Parts: sequence; structure tokens; C-alpha cells
Amino acid sequence: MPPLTFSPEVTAARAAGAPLVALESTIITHGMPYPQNLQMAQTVEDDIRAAGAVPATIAIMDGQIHIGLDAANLARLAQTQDALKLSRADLAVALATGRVGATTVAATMICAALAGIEVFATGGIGGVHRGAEQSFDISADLQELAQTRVTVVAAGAKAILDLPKTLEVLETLGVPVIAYGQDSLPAFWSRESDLKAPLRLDTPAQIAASHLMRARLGVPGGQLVANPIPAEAEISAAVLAPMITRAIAEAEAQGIAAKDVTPFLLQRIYDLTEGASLPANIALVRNNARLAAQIAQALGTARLA
Ligand code: PSU
Ligand code: MN
Repeated sequence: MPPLTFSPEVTAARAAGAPLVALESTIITHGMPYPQNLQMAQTVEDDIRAAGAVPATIAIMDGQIHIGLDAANLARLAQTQDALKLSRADLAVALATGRVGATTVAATMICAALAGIEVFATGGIGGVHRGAEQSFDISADLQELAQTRVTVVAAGAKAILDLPKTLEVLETLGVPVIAYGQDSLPAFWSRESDLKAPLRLDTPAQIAASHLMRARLGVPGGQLVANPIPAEAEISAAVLAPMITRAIAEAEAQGIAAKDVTPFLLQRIYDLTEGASLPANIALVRNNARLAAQIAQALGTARLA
């Protein structure tokens, strides 16, 4: 049996059959500074509650997979300086050795599936990095979407990545990439990119029905729902492009590699935008949380029908 510990709120939701939405924790420990990270995590949880579902923030502490963090555990995680960043490869080691670890998209999907949670909201997924033909840096998030049955709501992938290559790998892996309510692939800080999304759906009910149909077909893996950032929070791609180029050059010059690359680039974008990337980041995570809550409710409704 996996070492799962459910928070009181999640335990009650499971008993009542209430819709649950998983949330990752790397965004808390490696994505934003304290105390904004804690405020963001609390706000996003409240958004899910207000939208009629129950949040389950996932992290590793004391040899347990925590499904839902109470106030004390959430505060503890947000202040842990040396939390590990855990992907599929790291999860078992962190549990076996009692470390505090934050889950990436890949690890959160694994833990959510173990807990029977089918919908997960995040900011952006990992993907194929620029220059991957040299570095081979392709996030384990992509493989996870191919094998673990969780619908992930993100704002697309960040322009720090190579978006065309990320789409190609997702296609190869058989992952449905579904733009929500528009034809173009959202690009995280920007609503639109110049890439057409492979698939488009317009309602939470359609997304829930597709999730259930994939299971009926016996096809493994999840769905990636790409939800555009709210218009008022958008940062234009033109403003960001030179900053991204500079951040990537710095990462190369400093020999940043492996799992340090994404946190390094996000931190540099935060610095170079003089903090303007942070409110945008928070706005899009909240928007994804609300959509995920609607999808979780639609799944419940479809199952009863
Ligand atoms: N992309 C973002 N924000 C994030 C991450 C990715 O826009 O916080 C985090 C997520 O937890 C994601 C992880 O799963 O980084 C991917 O890391 P890597 O590229 O090392 O696989
Ligand atoms: Mn990587």
C-alpha cells in the first residue's frame, strides 16, 4: 500500500463523494518566493472551494504522501528552504528517506492517481527545452501525461520552452492537447501563440466526457487542457521574448542543468520583469483552478447520469 495521508478536509470530501482537485507543490517551493507562495497557495485553494470542489495540495513530508495539506503543513512547506523538487524518478527515494519534497506535475499526477483524484490544476507544465537537440532536456511531465489518467489544467507551456517541439513530443506520446475555448495554443503569459492547438473543447462537460471516454477505450494516460490566461493579466510575448533569450543564455553560461533549469529560468524572468511575472502567474493558476473545479464537478455529474 502506498503511504497516503489525507487531510481532514479531503477525508470528508472522499466520504461525501465530493469533487476533488489536486494541486502541485513545486510551484510553492520552487516557483515563487515566501510569503507570496503561501498566499498564492491559500488563495488558489479558496478559489476551488468557491467553485464547488475540494482542493488537495500534494506534497511529501515525514515519509508520507500528503493528499491535502492543513494550514500548519501548508505553512511548513512554504517555508522549507531545502525542499526537494520531486519528479517520477525521485518520489520513492524522498519517501523512503523522510525528506520534505514538493511534487512537480509528473509526481503530482502519480500521487493524485494513487488517491483516486482525476483532475489537477497547475500553472504550466514542463516540456521540451530550447536546444533539447543538444541537451536532451525534455521534462518527465510529458511522459507522465502519456501514462497516468489525470486531466491536467495548465495555461499552456511557457515560452522558455520550445513550444513546437513540445507539441510534437505530446503528439508522439498520444497526449490530447486541448485548448479551452479557442483555436490557438495558449502560451502561459500570453493568451495566444502562433501555434494551432491540436484539439479544442468549449465546456467543462465536454472535457469530462472525453476523460471518461478515454478510460472506456482503455487508452492509458491523461489529457492536457490549455486554458488561456485572463486578458487583464496577460504579458505580451514581445515584452518577454528578449528576457527569455537572456535568461537562457545566462543558464547556459552558468552551467545550469537538469532539474535546476526550470526554477532558474522562472526566477530570472521574475527578476527581469521586476516582479511583473508574479501577478500574471498567480492570475493564471487561479483561472486554471476554477476551470479544474468545474471539470471535477462535471465528472461527478456524468458518472451519475
Ligand atoms: N512550468 C511553469 N511553472 C512551474 C513549473 C513548470 O511554468 O512551476 C514546474 C512544475 O512543477 C513542472 C516542473 O512540473 O516545473 C517541470 O520541471 P522540469 O522542467 O525540470 O521537468
Ligand atoms: Mn528537465
